[in-house]
Amino acid sequence: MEQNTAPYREHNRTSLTKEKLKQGFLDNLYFIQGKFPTLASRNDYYLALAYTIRDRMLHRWISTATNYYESGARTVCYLSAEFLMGPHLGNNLVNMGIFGMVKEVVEELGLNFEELLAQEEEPGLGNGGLGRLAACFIDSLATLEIPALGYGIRYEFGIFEQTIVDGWQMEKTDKWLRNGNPWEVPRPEWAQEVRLGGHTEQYTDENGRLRVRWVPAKIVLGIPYDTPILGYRTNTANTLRLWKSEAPESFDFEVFNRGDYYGAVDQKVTSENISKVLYPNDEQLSGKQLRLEQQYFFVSCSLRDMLRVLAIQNIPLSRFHEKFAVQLNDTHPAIAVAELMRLLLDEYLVDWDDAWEITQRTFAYTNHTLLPEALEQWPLPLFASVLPRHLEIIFEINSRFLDEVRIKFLGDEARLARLSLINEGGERYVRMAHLACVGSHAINGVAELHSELLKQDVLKDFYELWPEKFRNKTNGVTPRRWMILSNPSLASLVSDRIGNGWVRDLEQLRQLEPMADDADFRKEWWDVKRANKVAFAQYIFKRTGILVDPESMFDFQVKRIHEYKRQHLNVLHIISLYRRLKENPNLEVPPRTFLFGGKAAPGYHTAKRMIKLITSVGEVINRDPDIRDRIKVVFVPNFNVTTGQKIYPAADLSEQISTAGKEASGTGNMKFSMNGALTIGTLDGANVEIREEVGAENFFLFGLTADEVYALRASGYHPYDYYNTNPHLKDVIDLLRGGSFSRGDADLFRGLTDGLLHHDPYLLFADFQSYVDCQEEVSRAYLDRDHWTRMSILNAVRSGKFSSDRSIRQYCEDIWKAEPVPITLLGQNEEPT
Ligand code: C3B
Repeated sequence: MEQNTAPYREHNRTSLTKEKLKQGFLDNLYFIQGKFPTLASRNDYYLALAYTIRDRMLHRWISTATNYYESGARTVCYLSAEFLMGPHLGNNLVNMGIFGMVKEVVEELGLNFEELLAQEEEPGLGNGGLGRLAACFIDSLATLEIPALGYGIRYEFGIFEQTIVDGWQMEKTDKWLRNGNPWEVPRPEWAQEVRLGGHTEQYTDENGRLRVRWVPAKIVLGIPYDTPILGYRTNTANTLRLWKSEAPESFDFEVFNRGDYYGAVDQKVTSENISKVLYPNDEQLSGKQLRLEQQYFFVSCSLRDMLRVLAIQNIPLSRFHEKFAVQLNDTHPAIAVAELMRLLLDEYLVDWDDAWEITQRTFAYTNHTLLPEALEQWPLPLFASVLPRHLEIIFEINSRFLDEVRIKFLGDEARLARLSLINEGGERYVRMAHLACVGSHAINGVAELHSELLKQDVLKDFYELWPEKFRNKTNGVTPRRWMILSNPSLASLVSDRIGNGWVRDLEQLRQLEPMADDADFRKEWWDVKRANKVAFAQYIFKRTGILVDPESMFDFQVKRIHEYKRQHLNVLHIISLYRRLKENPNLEVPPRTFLFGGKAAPGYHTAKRMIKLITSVGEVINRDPDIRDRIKVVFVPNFNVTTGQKIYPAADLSEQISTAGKEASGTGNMKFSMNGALTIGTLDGANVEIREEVGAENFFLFGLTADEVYALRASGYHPYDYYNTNPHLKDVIDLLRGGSFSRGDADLFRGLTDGLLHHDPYLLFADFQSYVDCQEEVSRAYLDRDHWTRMSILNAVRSGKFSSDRSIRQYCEDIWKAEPVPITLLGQNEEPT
């Protein structure tokens, strides 16, 4: 059917004039919410506004889909178990370039714009850095006009909401969908069937060939829910496609459960369980059957969806890898390697060699961690019970792979065992990272140091086998959300001086370097920071009842709570400073507010105790009259994208203090630096590159290097010796052990202190003195406001490298071979009616 699309352009629902926006808003309140202003709630208004904006995105979305369909261009498919998107409304307004106008429209209607923005529940479908990276990447893909789809899971419950009760973390389920989600469109017509469990059988096909059939124990349906992802000031609107699991009614109700109504309902419940909840573990494997089912579920749906697109575009199957570049975001989707093989072999009857070539040319794998406990492995019996056919295929991949290794490394049996897809030491496991490496044509780390350490350590044997597969793609973050939306005053200060080309080309910020020497500019810069701090101080007071002084240095450590990230090292310094201030009230240090934020995995008891440590130390210090507010310690509850947007702009100092060699990259470090915070950090992850960019003189460096960490461990590390020989460290630990921060309860932190004294796997004691000395340097630097502001400006304007646009350009050139497809809006050549 031919359709004239011109009428949609000036329609109430699409036009961008203020009058039409107002009319559209009131129409949506009436026709979608079924409300009129006297009865409407804040949520009704938010939804009406969201629908009004979505209406204006649809033309781009539909035009983009049509353009892609016609161009047949190569499409990037980003497979990720997590997408930590954050609220959509503000970001969509920024990317469409209508933030200011819509604010005016809302205010002219007598409503509070900020309140409506705050009404949106953030889709917290991720744990931390890995999920947020996926969100930044799909923003950049759309901005760079690259045909791309994000594929993941539409969890009904995202990352839990954290509250602090008596200083401890409590978890509440995240009911983000309870008030409706205006941004998504369900596409039940593109549902996919996913099989699970059962067994396999051999049969002979009509040509007399032996084939395998998988007889599953159950089938679940995957329903895609699509969300448009706008590029910044482009016509591109790409798609985030998240799968929800449902029971296929005909299957359960008629065939298998005839007469057993309750049993059938039970089936329905278990089917829906698959996409029910995000596992809240960050860098720790859980080994649960449901998690493997989640991974397979979304991967299978996504690959079948690609095959559907291939068919409607009439592209032969042999060109699958030319049409799609599929990125595996960590090992969570690594089962895709076996699933694409299975689809090609069993369902499309492709030969092994051809199927394997297509598979390897399709996939690329990003590794995000060096922590051994985060490398996914599945026990063989569990794997076999969920994915019996995939296990057979993995054995076959492995046997062919090991043959290749044998030829290259004759007689090296130990190497074969190390490389095998199956871990045979004791209980047998499938090693997902190995599956990802073998099935991909490219393997990358997420910062230069991390990529080097992968080659030297975690993936050394693969590097020796296939050095050409390895590369680095340093992470980045989107300046749209993390500067324009979060820090509008800083963004407009910058744009006033250099225009707004920097938003798409962040290196342009360097044009501002000379301004660091301009006293007027420095004053404006300081005032922006100061205003952001005042706003954040009000926020803290509302959330925690703690009053903090915006004149004090705002020193932040926000990230997941983890021993390797060393929030407790930060606490050791706070205690040592507190002690010195008590002893010498005339100590010349600037007032400081130490702020922490981050969630602990609910089952990670040490991390939960680290939160209790922070809040307990805060309780004592914040109340101590001797300190007279010179230091404050605050735990900001429920750190997420929304609170992050308030935090980064208000920060003076960014704590990036992981043990060298442990943090793959970090991305919060980049957000802080972009917003003018100085970093105190180790030579770990992307800190190394941040320091290179901003200049060593504008970065507070401390601690052992990764090489020194290895050497120290190898020579035998004895934390107790540091305690014995460093009286400051001893005092700090003794205060903790004596119950000074636990109302006399000497047991509360005994596990933590004993762990440090006798094991200290993350080398806090080895880095303690260097950290404390470096913090003194920070304090001295802050006393010189001019100098500090100069450094702050240079940090921000030299952070161009850390735009996710740069990361995505490199992935496109080097791994995906994907080109931009600029979008022509439908009806652009037609006359508006
Ligand atoms: C994180 C790493 O811990 C960060 O260093 C890194 O910046 C991000 O990924 C993005 O690359 N990570 C995570 O959040 N969850 C994991 N399971 C593994 C790594």
